[in-house]
Amino acid sequence: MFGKLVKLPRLQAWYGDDYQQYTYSNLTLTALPFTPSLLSLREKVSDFCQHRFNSVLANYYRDQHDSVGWHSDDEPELGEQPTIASLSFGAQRLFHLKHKVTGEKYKIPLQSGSLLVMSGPTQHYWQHAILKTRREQPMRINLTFRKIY
Ligand SMILES: O=C(O)CCC(=O)C(=O)O
Ligand SMILES: [Mn+2]
Repeated sequence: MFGKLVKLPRLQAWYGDDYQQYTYSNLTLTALPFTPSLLSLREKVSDFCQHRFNSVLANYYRDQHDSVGWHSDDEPELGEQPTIASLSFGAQRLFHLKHKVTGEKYKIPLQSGSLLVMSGPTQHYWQHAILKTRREQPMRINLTFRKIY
């Protein structure tokens, strides 16, 4: 960030078919191969969404201090109007949404086992974030299935 190395406030891993590269928040990640469990989850999520995903970004939030800041998943390699399927496990955290023009805001509690699907112009008009909380939280894993072109 601004030419300085700053630790991400969460742990992250990137999995994909082939050795795809993905640039996210100025970080270039090279894909690890899908594990059998991730392949099985991908199949279920793909069937549900009727969409083919070729990669997954895994985020591990160790506790309430871990977070992801306001952003849109609008990198060029995701293409126009990407469908992103977000599967959560562990602690329930709030998914914050904010409209880029009107400032309209929503908070969606993401329970363990929930699937949130973002599609169409969502990334164009909205930003999202998982913010730090004061309330103690155990760990949470989030998997976002994506299609990289
Ligand atoms: O953890 C979440 O629910 C969201 C993660 C996210 O927005 C991302 O990895 O791009
Ligand atoms: Mn995101």
